[in-house]
Amino acid sequence: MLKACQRLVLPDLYNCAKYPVHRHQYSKASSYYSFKPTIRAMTTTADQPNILKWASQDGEFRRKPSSFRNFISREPGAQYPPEKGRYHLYISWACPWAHRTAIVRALKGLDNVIGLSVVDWYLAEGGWKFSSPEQTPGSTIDPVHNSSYLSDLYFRANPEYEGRFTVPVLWDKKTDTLVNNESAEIIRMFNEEFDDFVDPKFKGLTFYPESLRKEIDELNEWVYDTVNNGVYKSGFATKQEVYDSHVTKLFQSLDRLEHILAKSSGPYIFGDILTEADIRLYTTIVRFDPVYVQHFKCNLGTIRYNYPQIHKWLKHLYWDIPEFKDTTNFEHIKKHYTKSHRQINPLGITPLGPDPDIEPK
Ligand SMILES: N[C@@H](CCC(=O)N[C@@H](CS)C(=O)NCC(=O)O)C(=O)O
Repeated sequence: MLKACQRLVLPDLYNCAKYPVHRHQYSKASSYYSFKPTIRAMTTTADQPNILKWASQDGEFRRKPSSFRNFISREPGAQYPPEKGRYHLYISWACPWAHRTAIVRALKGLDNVIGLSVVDWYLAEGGWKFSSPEQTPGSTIDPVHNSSYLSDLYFRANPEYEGRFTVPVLWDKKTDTLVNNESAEIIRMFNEEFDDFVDPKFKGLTFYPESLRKEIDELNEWVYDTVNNGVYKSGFATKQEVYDSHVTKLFQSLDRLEHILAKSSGPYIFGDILTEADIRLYTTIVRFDPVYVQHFKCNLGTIRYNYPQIHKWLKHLYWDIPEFKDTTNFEHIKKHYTKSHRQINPLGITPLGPDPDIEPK
């Protein structure tokens, strides 16, 4: 049994020049299907290459663009046409980006059309891993390839892959490859491309209506930068001024959202229509008080005590729409951040509060 510190050590994308990657350790030249990572035994310290090292030298966390950007499309002749049972979605209940895709899959009634696997909440040096529900409640194995790690799938799709091994992953079982790993695009595909396979009541249901596209795109842009990603840029900052700057922008954007919701006729951002803007914001806000306030030091305020309009909006989504509650797993969320990010929380102690994770209506 390997110790955690001896597991596969993956390239630090931000320090490739300083620590050249030994490609042969990750390639599967002979046969991937018997891929056995070469172990580079090393202890992981602050200045060693490490999958869990997030910030660059200047103290900034920079999210890398996703690499697999193909589309499932109903257009005739499309490379990836929609089909029932053909595609499989890999997520983490902990991850806000993956959570978006789980919500849209559920809201669009795609449960019987697109399979779902959930990685273990613990993200260690080997990346996301698969565990059985008996080992880790709420997790699943990989029914497609019985992979041990999510990285196995990335290398199966591209033996030369050099990016991070992120969730969500949308997999095509027919061509045995990774179609897309960008949540913003996956939710757009789920939104309409599978309408020929869903129950009639879900046909035409859209979270990106024509009439609101401009407003949704505009809001998504600053919410992505300062809120969805803003919590990570604050929490992963390794310099005081970098943290100060991102946490300030984050709370300015929360103030702006509070104002928008106060003016909305409700219950959603754009009045009575639930859009992807709500879904994309929800996955950050539902994690805010339980995790981001203390773990990412986003503590100029809390949603429950300082943002009444956002709080009301949040509670409506969680308590009144089962697809939001059913896809929100506070145990995976809290344990993942607090026990995986050892550079932030070296002893991995998970705070008990806030209690409750979300307040009753
Ligand atoms: N742009 C991606 C970001 C996904 C992402 O960063 N996922 C995180 C979890 S919250 C991940 O899997 N991180 C693992 C890693 O970077 O090693 C998306 O929105 O789909």
